[in-house]
Amino acid sequence: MRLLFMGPPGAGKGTQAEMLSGKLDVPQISTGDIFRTNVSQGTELGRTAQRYMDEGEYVPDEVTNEMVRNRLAESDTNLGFVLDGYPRTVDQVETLDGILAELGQALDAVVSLAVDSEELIARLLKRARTSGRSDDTEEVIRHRQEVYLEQTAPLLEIYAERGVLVTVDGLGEVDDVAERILAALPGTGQG
Ligand code: B4P
Repeated sequence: MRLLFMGPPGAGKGTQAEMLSGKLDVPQISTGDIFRTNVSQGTELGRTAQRYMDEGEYVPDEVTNEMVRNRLAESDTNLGFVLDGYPRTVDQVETLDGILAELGQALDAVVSLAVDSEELIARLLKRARTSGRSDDTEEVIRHRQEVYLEQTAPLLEIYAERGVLVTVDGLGEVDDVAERILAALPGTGQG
């Protein structure tokens, strides 16, 4: 199963992608997590990414695309993956199309988590109290929502036209959202 998770910051992508990757026994690939790991290890990639993440901006496509290309070339993705937070721009969609074509693979579904903006802000402000993430301040959280609406929300239309978009209500308990996702997915025995 090859899946993408899309949705605004705070929609629960990371939360649900982790759960689903465990259930499907395929790796979760979170571009945000890979950037944060690099930041904490002080790598060159981390230093580059931090400048953008701190401002709530996207890390440049060439950096992000190269990182995902390398990750998808690893053998643990042969049987599938859950990509969380990638692609986020039209350029990234095109790059992912190219990578998958080279590998002879195709996406089974793109899960879009729908959550209204007040709930998103509330969730991220709650996380801000414990996460220590430099992009979880109110000002940066609001900017991340704008960047999402401008650059990433239009991508949903691309995947809808391809017939792979599955939109799931992301409001409610984490386990209830997970049940909804499983019920909506093709080929999980419940979809
Ligand atoms: P991400 O790490 O993807 O951060 P995010 O969009 O805020 O989503 P996240 O996964 O953390 O939150 P989630 O919705 O799961 O990206 C961070 C930054 O990295 C970006 O701003 C950008 O700079 C950079 N980046 C990443 N990918 C990139 C790309 N492709 N191109 C360029 N730059 C990129 O959860 C949020 C909170 O809600 C959590 O605290 C969770 O516990 C809570 N929650 C989840 N489900 C809930 C529920 N049902 N009810 C209540 N709370 C819930």
